[in-house]
Amino acid sequence: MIPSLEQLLRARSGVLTEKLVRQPGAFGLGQVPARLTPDATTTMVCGFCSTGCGLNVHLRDSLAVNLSADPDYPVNRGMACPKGWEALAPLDAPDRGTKPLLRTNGGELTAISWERAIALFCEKLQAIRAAHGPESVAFLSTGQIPTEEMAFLGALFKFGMGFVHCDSNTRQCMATAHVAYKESFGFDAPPYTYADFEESDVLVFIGSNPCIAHPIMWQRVMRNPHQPAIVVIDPRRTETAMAATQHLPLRPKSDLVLLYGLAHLLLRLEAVDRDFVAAHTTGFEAFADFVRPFTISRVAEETGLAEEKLWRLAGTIAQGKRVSFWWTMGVNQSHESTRTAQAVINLALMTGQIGRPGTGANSITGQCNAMGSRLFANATSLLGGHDANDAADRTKVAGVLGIPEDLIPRQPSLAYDQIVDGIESGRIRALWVIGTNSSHSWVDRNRFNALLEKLDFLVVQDMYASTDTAKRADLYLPAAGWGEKDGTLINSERRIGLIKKVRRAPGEALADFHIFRLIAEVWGCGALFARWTSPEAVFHLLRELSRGRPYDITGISGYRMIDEQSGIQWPLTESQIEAFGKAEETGPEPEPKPEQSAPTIPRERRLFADGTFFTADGRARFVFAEPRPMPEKPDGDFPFLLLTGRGTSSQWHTNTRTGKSDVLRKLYPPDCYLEIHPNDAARLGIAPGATVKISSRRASITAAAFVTPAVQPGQVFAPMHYEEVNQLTFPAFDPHSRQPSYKACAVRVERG
Ligand SMILES: Nc1nc2c(c(=O)[nH]1)N[C@H]1C(S)=C(S)[C@@H](COP(=O)(O)OP(=O)(O)OC[C@H]3O[C@@H](n4cnc5c(=O)[nH]c(N)nc54)[C@H](O)[C@@H]3O)O[C@H]1N2
Ligand SMILES: Nc1nc2c(c(=O)[nH]1)N[C@H]1C(S)=C(S)[C@@H](COP(=O)(O)OP(=O)(O)OC[C@H]3O[C@@H](n4cnc5c(=O)[nH]c(N)nc54)[C@H](O)[C@@H]3O)O[C@H]1N2
Ligand code: SF4
Ligand SMILES: [Mo]
Repeated sequence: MIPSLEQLLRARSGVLTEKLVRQPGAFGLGQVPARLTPDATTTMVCGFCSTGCGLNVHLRDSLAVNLSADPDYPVNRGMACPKGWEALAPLDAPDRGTKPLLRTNGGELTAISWERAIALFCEKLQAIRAAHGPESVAFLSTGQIPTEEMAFLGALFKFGMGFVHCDSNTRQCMATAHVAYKESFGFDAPPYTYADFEESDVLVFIGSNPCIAHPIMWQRVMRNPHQPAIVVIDPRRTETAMAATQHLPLRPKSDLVLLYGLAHLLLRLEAVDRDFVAAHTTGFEAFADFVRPFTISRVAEETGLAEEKLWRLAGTIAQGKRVSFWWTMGVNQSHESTRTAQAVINLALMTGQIGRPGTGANSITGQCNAMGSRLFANATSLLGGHDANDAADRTKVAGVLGIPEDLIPRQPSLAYDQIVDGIESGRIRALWVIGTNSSHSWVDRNRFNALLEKLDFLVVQDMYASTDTAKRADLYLPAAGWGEKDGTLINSERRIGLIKKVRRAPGEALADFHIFRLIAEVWGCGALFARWTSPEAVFHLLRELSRGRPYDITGISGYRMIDEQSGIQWPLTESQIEAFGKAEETGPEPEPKPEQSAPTIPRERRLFADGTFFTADGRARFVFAEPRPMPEKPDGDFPFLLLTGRGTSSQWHTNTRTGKSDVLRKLYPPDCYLEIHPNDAARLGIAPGATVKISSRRASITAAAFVTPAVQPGQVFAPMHYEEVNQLTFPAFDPHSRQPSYKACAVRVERG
């Protein structure tokens, strides 16, 4: 029997309805913040990709009516991609969730009040906890909500509700870069700034298609005045590869061999920066020994690349003055992704191409706040990049948050795939999914969806009640989205940007922040979060947590400063602020903006200028391992290798948002398609546009054939935006980052 809210309130702190749900501004109908001038323009960052473009939002009566790209924002300088221009459209979609929904006995989702929804949420999860212990409930969350919300969620779930296991879609995306940097540099620290795109004379993109996935970063490359060599290492001839000066269409998943082979050639060309290596790294001699057997003939054989192409690339890197290496999902999503990312890092270290303009081993992030999630999700590491098993870290976090230290669990969280396995074994009984559409995006999704049936309770918190995952929920909680709430996002170059409430969320949809506040109160742990009153209040707590850490942001006084500075890159310590202030008094600095109140902070800053890394001895590490064969190779039954990834710059992931814009819908094919090489198509009798059946060991789907030499013979490519695609993918994981290898599985292709 579920207690009424009144009963719950009497039993607990008794503040829920009046203080929170009925609070002005809680629901969509409330006020937008008074600090926005009613008919003016305000700036905020885009909520799709990690580029973090600045958008000018034009207001009427304090509400957004239109937007344009901000010419003054240091990231995009007046440019935006189609998703950015259309960012308001998904907010008006008719399938927005407006009320909590509960699955009734008849199986229908029926509208209920927030009071009932939150009471039920707490009641159910407390009952499961009581019966099965703190390991029985897990959440899966996202890199697409503000840092303050992520931190609240992670803190509430672990410290307040007393659970252990949680992860997010950044596992599918950035886990590899996180682990690779941590081991190599001592902290998860992408070193670059976007100015490096313009300052390099050699740019090497590995498993990265910025023309489609990061179009505004690509615009920055196009502004490079040094006529740079642009190298693209991708099995497909992508739009980016077409624009490159060198394209290396390597055999999929042969990156590790290629990168070790390049290191071998760079040694032979004596292109090693011996001074840098001696002063700032450890492990180089062992690495040099290790790459000796990666001879050019072996590498050519295993990667399928001609020897001249390999020599040419090694020569280009050796001669480059400012060489930058950029990697994305072609590297991060592999069965040996962490070592591959570190092989990229090793090239930058051995050539001393780091810490100077136009250099770096640079992981490009995916979602708008994947960087925030890496620091503040409180999942794998303790809140704020701390270690739950380090006594000093525990004391610090407990002290800053004002919570008893013993509330911090020492047990590490299971990773996403282990949570999924936990559902199968019965260890996980309830799942709370926030801001991710796992039923579409998780690898081998049919298995995932079958396992959801086993759960005692599935809660989905999303902007839309219509997502693949929300449709399966027992309880659906309607969330406000980007544009309907305040907070900060961290982009790929470590820039903290602001998002603002410029729209009312529809119906009774609430900001995730607000939903977490309600849960804390009804769960009975509201007192722990007494200071977590607003996103900005939480920002100040996080700022305090950052003190002394590599991402120290104690120099940021608050949201206003972020606004005035057009975003601020971490770190920004209090002492840096003093130093910048003095520099301003005494010497030349970048052009000051007349209205700025704080000292002028250089707008583009990179890490490691002094060659000091975040390891205990300040030296970067060479980390390497023998390459391993790909787990599911094509064979007689399944002769093709299926690659997956982004299809167009107008589609965002599972298309819950981009599918709601009339403009964007015109810019991409409505139905799933498969890129296939003309020779293969001819051999199989497949005409352009014909329906093809694609089968893997897990499922069969159909798609339209897109006959194109952009893919190599024997390989096919399908965009992840269509729900069919992850029915086929093979669940292999990198052992260090536990990131799924989405981009390689064996399939058969037939006329449909
Ligand atoms: N329009 C749009 N933009 C987006 C997104 C979106 O959904 N839509 N998503 C955002 C997110 S979250 C992310 S993570 C990024 C992803 O950005 P990217 O990683 O650039 O995009 P993908 O298409 O997933 O993969 C990049 C390339 O990896 C190649 N690849 C496949 N296998 C291999 C291999 O074995 N080796 C190498 N070297 N390359 C390989 C593919 O052919 C593909 O061209 O994009 C972000 N930007
Ligand atoms: N085959 C294949 N699969 C892939 C990939 C691939 O390359 N190939 N790439 C992987 C990668 S890199 C990623 S990042 C994932 C992405 O996979 P998902 O995270 O599942 O994709 P999205 O469509 O972005 O899902 C985000 C969800 O959050 C909701 N949402 C948006 N804003 C808010 C908010 O403020 N609050 C709440 N509560 N909800 C909100 C949206 O409506 C949407 O349902 O896909 C992965 N899957
Ligand atoms: S490039 Fe990314 S951040 Fe910029 S407008 Fe497009 S989606 Fe938004
Ligand atoms: Mo991603």
